[in-house]
Order: sequence, then structure tokens, then C-alpha cells
Amino acid sequence: MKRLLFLLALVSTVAAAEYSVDISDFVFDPVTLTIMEGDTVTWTNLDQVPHTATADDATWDSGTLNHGESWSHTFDASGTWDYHCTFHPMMTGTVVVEPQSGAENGSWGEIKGLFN
Ligand SMILES: [Cu+2]
Repeated sequence: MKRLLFLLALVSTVAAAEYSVDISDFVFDPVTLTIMEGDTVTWTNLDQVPHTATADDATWDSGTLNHGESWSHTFDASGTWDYHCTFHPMMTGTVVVEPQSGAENGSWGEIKGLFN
């Protein structure tokens, strides 16, 4: 039973991860982020001026983030999203969301390996 619980904990850890993008000196850091389907990204504005994280295709939008404010978005579908700051259009970034199936197979292989 302990083994099973450990396994479940490991799987849930693998299943959804959280990532951070800092907005600092008018730059999204990291400018390109690669995640898996189901992962969550949190943008935090470290600058003194307001920024946004707004998808170019408008599917998601942080709205105005003032200094120190954060906004999170969970990416449920794979794909590539280019985004920008509506106040400073030269500020751009990309989130690449990879499909979950490949990662699950890889993770299962690793997990099974632990118990062999
Ligand atoms: Cu901005």
C-alpha cells in the first residue's frame, strides 16, 4: 500500500507542473517556455510599470498586472502561443505546450524502473 501511495504521489507530481515567468526590465523571462498539456504558468510583474501577458490570438489575457501582481493560466491544449504585452507591443514571448501522451509514456517508464 505504501508503494501504491508513493506511486500515486509521483504520478500526480508528473501530471501537472507549475512554471513561472518573471516580467522584468520589459522582458518576459524566460522568453520561450516549453511545458506539457495541463501545466500552469504564472506571470509575475517585477517592474514598476504595468504590463500584461496577452495571447496574440486573444485566447488568454492576464489583464493589467501592476508591480508585484501575478496571474496564472493552465494550458489544457497543446500548441504554440505567441504572446505580448498590450502596453508595450515590442515585449513578446512564446509558450510551447507539448501533448501529454508522450510524457506519460516516458514517466511511466521511469516509474516502473524504480520498482524493478
Ligand atoms: Cu509591458
